[in-house]
Amino acid sequence: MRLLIMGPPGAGKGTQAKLIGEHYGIPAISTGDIFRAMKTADTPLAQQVREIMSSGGYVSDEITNRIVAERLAEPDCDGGFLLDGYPRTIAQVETLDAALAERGTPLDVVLSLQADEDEVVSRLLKRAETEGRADDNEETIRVRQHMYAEQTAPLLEIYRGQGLLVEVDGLGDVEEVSGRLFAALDEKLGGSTVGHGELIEDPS
Ligand code: B4P
Repeated sequence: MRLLIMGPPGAGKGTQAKLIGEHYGIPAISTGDIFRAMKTADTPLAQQVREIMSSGGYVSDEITNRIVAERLAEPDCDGGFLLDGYPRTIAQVETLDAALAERGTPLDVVLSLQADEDEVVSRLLKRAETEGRADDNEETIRVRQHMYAEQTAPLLEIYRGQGLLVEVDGLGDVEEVSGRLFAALDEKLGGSTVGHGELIEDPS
């Protein structure tokens, strides 16, 4: 099964991606996590990633696309994957589409997790208190929301046009939201993944 999960910063993508990945036995790949792991190194690239992330901007498409392509080429992605936080720009959508088309392994579903701005900002400010992430301060959170609205939200229409988009309400506690996501996946995929050798079967 090949899935994307999209949504504004703080919508709960990372939280839900782990649960979905575990449930279906596929790797949940977060570009945010990859960049956070990279930025501690003492290299010019790490320095660049550090600066971009702490400002709330996006890492360049060139770097991001290369890193994702390398990750998707790893053997644990052969049976499927869930991408969390990628693609975030039109150029990333085009690169991913081309790579998957070349392999003959198209996406099955794009999940869009919805939450209004007040809720996501309050979640991120709460995380700032508990985890101290450098990009969880009010100014950077505003930039991240703006980047999402301007560059990433329009991508949902592309996936809607391809018939892949499933929109799910991200408000409520973590279990409530994951219940909605699994129900939406069951409804969308019921039987449709037969042929990819996947886990969900048509109950009829
Ligand atoms: P990400 O790591 O993807 O950060 P994010 O968008 O803020 O989402 P995150 O996963 O952290 O939030 P979540 O909703 O899970 O990206 C960070 C940065 O990396 C970007 O700003 C950019 O610079 C760079 N980057 C990443 N991908 C890129 C790409 N493709 N191209 C270019 N640059 C890229 O969780 C938020 C909080 O809410 C958590 O504390 C969680 O515990 C809490 N929460 C979750 N569900 C909840 C619920 N139901 N109720 C209450 N709280 C909840």
